[in-house]
Amino acid sequence: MEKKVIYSAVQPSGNLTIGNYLGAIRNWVKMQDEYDCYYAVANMHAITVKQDPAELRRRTLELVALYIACGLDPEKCALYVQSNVPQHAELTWVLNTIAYVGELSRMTQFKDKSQKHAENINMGLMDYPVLMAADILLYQAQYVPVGADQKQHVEIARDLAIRFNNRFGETFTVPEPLILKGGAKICSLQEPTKKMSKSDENVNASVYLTDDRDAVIRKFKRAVTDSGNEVRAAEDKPGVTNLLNIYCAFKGCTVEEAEKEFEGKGYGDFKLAVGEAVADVIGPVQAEQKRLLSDKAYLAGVLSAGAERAYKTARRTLSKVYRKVGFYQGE
Ligand code: AQP
Repeated sequence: MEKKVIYSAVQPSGNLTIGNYLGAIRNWVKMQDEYDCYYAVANMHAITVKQDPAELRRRTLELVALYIACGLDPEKCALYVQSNVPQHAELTWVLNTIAYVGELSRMTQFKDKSQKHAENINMGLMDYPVLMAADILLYQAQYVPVGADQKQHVEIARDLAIRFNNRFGETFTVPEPLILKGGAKICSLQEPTKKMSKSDENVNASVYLTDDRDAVIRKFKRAVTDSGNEVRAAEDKPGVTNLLNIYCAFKGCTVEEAEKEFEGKGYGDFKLAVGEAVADVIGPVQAEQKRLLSDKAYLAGVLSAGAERAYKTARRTLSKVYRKVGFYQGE
């Protein structure tokens, strides 16, 4: 039986956080045996906000090394850089003609980023979900493993697939978001009702995958908790609930088990344990990433093989799309 297809990506737009790891990459690793997986470095998405070109290039390679260090196997899945497969841009153009300005301007991320980057509200920022739809639909992906913040964008991809299929005949698989419990929304350590974000100006709010052990433990020590002293998940305890989610995701235990473990202990002991649990996992990932980055030829080989694999599938879909919309492709 043919394997079902998975597509996902992360932008090389800053230092990745444990939110990116728990919401996305960690879940990708679990899926690589069972599914036909395409995992990209979304550099075309990244330039929707200003990037330093040299830094973007460096972060692109760092992100691929991180993917592999986290456990993605380039033999099993296609690891590639989005801009190396031209069909992403080409399909975006076609999908743009069936995407409505109204629906795109209502997207939460567009509204948030327009506020955050008021000096640079460019067309690409608004078109971000259409490019993301093209990413997914090119591979006929059934599932898109993402954090909860990306659910709205996967829904637009579904809408565009259905709209295109209705207008031009069956062409695209209609994808579904795959939002796994536990790490779906990791929140800021300083404002625990807000998503932990790569671009938070307060460096104590986010734990980066590049943070060393001391920094990780220090950040958790400073994490905002709630009144009281009980380690218990509750709606009125967003700080402790977030820390419990992080602890459980890194330790592989349930919230009930963790609550029991910290019964009678104070926030200080608990925060230290969370920091240690995170540092124990990300330490070896950092060491492996560093080792991989010292072998640029290996990484270049992985990316060229990944792009070739992605290109073959993407070309097939795009050719079908061009036929359906009536683009002349030769006799
Ligand atoms: N806090 C989070 N909790 C769970 N999942 C998260 N993701 C991001 N933050 C969390 C998931 O990580 C994947 C890749 O994200 P991205 O690179 O597309 O975007 P981003 O990390 O949200 O970063 P941006 O767009 O640069 O903006 P900032 O950092 O300013 O918000 C996605 O699957 C996402 O759900």
